[in-house]
Amino acid sequence: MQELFVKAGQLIGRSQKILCIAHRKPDGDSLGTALAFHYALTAQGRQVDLACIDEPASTFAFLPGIKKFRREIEPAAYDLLIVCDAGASYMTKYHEIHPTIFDGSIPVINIDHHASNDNFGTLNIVDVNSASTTLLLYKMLRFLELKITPEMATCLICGIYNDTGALMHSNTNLEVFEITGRLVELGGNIQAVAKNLFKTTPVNRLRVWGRAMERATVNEQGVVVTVVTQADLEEVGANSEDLGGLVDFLNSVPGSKFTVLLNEDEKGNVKGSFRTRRDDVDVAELAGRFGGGGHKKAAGFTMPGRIHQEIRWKVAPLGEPVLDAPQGSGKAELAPQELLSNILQIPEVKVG
Ligand SMILES: [Mn+2]
Repeated sequence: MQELFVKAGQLIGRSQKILCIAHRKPDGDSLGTALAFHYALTAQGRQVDLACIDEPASTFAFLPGIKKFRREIEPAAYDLLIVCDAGASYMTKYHEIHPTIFDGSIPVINIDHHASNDNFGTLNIVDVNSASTTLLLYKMLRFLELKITPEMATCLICGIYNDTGALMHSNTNLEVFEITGRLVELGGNIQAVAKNLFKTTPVNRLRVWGRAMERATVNEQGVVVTVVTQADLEEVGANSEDLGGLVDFLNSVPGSKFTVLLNEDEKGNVKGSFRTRRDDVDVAELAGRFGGGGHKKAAGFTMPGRIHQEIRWKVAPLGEPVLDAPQGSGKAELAPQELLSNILQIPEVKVG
């Protein structure tokens, strides 16, 4: 890693105009990394801009500097691009607008911790054992002897809290606690991070979470499954971003193998989010079967489609009352277990 930090220092040393890019639908780790980089490099006399294809969610409005993120960019105006916490180059989505952005004509530092990372950078600072990308950046800042201000410390803690579920996921090792402690010592506002990331829930989010929880079932394989449809989101005035953190909350059923949240989004996609608490289950592999990826204990996929209600017919003996099958009222009686077993075996069916 130290060799990579040296090379990063050299690349930064040669650059004057730097663009830090967060991945699409940015989380606290991606934003925290980009913002801390921005402050560190600005202090080094560089001109640093921040970019993200999607507007950061209101959850992150407390982060210092968050308003500096811009969607529109002109890559050619920069002599260094730093891509933060993106598990693959397509995660920035900028290749759709600027197809040659990562062709190497502008140097790219790819700093990340996802196993799925395709090493798209000129320099790839990728450590899959790091609990967050901000932890990697912390080590790099220390190595390069760059000052960590209280604002930067808050941004770095934000990434740690985001990716360790407030120091509760199994990736929270001793080093994570030690570095978090040091960041608090440096003036990082851990209370603001905890409050905004984990203790702030608008009522529409509470209501959509309620629907998902009410529908949650455990199938015969010990898999916790639930579903949120676009109709649910519309009815409570929520959007798919309100589902962030829900699958982690659901992943708490004793004895369960793993947890799956399937949801429709505004763009006509079905998103699957997987979490497991077990060491012998690899949900990244599972998500990979649907073209997704992630970490061993937290992974997901996105595919175009809708979640369909499954209607089954049954024959009842004469004389017995037959209950009406639920009608298409928009409040579909979903069959999550069947849905899951179907998508796990035949991706084309049920979701599509
Ligand atoms: Mn991350």
